[in-house]
Amino acid sequence: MSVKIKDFSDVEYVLPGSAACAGCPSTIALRIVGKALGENAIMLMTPSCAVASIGLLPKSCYSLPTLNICFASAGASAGGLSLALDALYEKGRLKGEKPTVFNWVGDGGTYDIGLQGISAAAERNDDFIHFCYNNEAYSNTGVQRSGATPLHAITTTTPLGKEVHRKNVPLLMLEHRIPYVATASLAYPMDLYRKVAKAKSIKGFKYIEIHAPCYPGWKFASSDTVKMSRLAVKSGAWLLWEGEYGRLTLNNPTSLLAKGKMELLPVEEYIKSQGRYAHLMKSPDKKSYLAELEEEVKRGLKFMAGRAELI
Ligand SMILES: Cc1ncc(C[n+]2csc(CCOP(=O)(O)OP(=O)(O)O)c2C)c(N)n1
Ligand code: SF4
Ligand SMILES: [Mg+2]
Repeated sequence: MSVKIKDFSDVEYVLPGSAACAGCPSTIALRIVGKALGENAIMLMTPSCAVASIGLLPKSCYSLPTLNICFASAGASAGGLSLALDALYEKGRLKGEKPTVFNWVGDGGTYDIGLQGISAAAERNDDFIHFCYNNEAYSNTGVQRSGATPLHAITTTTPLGKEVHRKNVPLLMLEHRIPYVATASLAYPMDLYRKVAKAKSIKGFKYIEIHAPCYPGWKFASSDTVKMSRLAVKSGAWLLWEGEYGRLTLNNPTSLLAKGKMELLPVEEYIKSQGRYAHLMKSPDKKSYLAELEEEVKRGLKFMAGRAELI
């Protein structure tokens, strides 16, 4: 399926009046996701910037039915809601196309606080889409580290830089052998739209993770959200891929980078204007830190290229 920007609907599901920061990656992503899903959808959110941005009742900046749920229940709530809809269709109390049930959850909610329930829903193959917008921290509560915070990044709970590696939850989801899993980026909106439309057309558990550079947390210029997203992909710090029932395909430009048909941007180009890495850029050991991060990127790319060769 090839998607053009003119295929995007003019209808907005994030309305003016959102309390999100200007240039917020979660909000940009949700606008695109809303356009790909359309109005026949029900959204569930765990505590996050996306919830903090809604506005005060009775006002809401989201024009889809939206449920605020607690962290641990993301998997069970969306799965239960979807099953309840199935029951209503079975009894003939609902007619027409089943609404797309989807979670809109941050990395804190996905990688850490709700992981068990999300894994259980994936294993049961519950019929909904779990979106993780990954801004690599607990942003709305003051930028604490999460399981998605990368090595050496400063957060308020890793003031000297994170000393351990991030998890790879999309890869964990791939190994659940669910019907569909994908990673996406704001810098490649057509790829994101296509993946959402594909997930919508598939029954069962779908997982889409969107990289979400967050300028207040990462400390870069607010106008550079999309530029930072692009640098992450071109440097190999964020990989674009999709998988069906455990069968993995790399998407461009990640596929070109993996085949050596496109040159990787140095990681320094990606991290040099992020304040969360300023301590590395000023360090007398800058060269060895950069070499370590380059090594990490190349290892990740090689691993995923190898995994794509497996059935
Ligand atoms: C069980 C539980 N633990 C902690 C909190 C406090 N809390 C609210 S939002 C949040 C962080 C959410 O991080 P993430 O899911 O990444 O969303 P973001 O803020 O980055 O948008 C935390 C820890 C809570 N509401 N419930
Ligand atoms: S802190 Fe980051 S994710 Fe949260 S509203 Fe602001 S830009 Fe968006
Ligand atoms: Mg987060």
